[in-house]
Amino acid sequence: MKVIKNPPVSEWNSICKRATFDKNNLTETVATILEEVKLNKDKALIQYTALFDKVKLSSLEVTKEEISEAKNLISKELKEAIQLAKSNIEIFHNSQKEQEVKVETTAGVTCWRKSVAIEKVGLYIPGGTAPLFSTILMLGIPAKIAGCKEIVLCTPPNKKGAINPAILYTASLVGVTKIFKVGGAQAIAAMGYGTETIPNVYKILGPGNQYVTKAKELIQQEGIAIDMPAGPSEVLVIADETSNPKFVAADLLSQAEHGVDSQVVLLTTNEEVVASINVELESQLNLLARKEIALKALENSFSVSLNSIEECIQFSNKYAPEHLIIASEKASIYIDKITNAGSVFLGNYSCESAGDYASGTNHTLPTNGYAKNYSGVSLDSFIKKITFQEVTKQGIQNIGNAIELMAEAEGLQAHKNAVTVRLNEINN
Ligand code: HSO
Ligand code: ZN
Repeated sequence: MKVIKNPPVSEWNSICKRATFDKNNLTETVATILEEVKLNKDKALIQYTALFDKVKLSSLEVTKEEISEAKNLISKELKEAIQLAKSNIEIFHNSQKEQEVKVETTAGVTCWRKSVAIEKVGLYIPGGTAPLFSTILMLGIPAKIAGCKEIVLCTPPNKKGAINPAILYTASLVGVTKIFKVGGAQAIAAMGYGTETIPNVYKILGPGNQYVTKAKELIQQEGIAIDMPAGPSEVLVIADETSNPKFVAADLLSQAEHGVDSQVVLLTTNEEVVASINVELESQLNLLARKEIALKALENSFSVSLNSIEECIQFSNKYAPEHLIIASEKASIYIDKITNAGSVFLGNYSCESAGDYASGTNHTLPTNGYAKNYSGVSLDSFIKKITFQEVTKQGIQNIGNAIELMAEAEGLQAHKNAVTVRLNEINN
């Protein structure tokens, strides 16, 4: 990890900039895939799966038999662990339901807002080196609580045309309606446009590589909602003299092992702490199965020493990390100073892994500085809010004149008339 000592505030913005890994022609390549799937539907999906996933599928949908087989391949212990995580995620996301409040803004004018589920949603679960079945909990549980009627899931098959049993097990556990063996940009296209077998959806959520992310960005321009723009995952840890170097190193590595492009950042006020964390990083790194990946990620990473925890928080607010860990016994006193972060972990025992799997919070979070203006996935991601109003005779008498005056001032006579005809009738 690169070490930066007391950088002046004028340099913070450039230190906080994420590296870009955009491939040439990414947009063109993805746009072609979208077009192909739009035109040739299932046929295009089968062809792309043969090309990218190296398997010739005869059908795209996962069968009931495949799901029940998967159930037998999961150990009792893992099933119990998934159940514990599911229960906590349910409790937390259930608590996000909003009470419907009716307000009378003026006598006779009542307004309220009702949450209604997005009817059809599509979840994308990447393949790759780690089967992220925990992401199915994070997306499927709030979708179900919201009341989404159709929950479609796409994930790429392996070379044998199979899907990881933990993915199938978790998907069926949370009540995903249909699972398809399709990955990459072609999966996003399929859920966006619909094909003979894959239903189109109104919103697509879930992580993915550059192709998936670009496909989501392009499909959004065609009226399909997405969860958020995504980039490589990241963690920022603030450590002081009360933090435990062994814990901090483990947390940094837990994020670094995600991918070579992951970024981990360490902010501290104490040079000795950095030295001990570095010793720990080295020894823990050597024991990791994904050592090579974590090592590469650490090469894109850095530590910054600053003068105070307050200054660390200010820096973190500029960086806007996906995950912020305040590894300090005094963590809770800084809560109100945090303005930009996806999810925050307070104190020495709140590891990011807790939020990644089982504490109850969602792990689908804004990366790449988007924590400045986006929230992570929550119950809200699966609903839209419809406003209602009921204006009585008394109500229109109370606000009608104001509407007439405003409409006239905007030069919109028909708007004014909609009120005038009513007032005239009431007055006759
Ligand atoms: N840390 C990831 C989520 C995850 N971790 C899934 C383990 N499994 C989001 O940045
Ligand atoms: Zn993780």
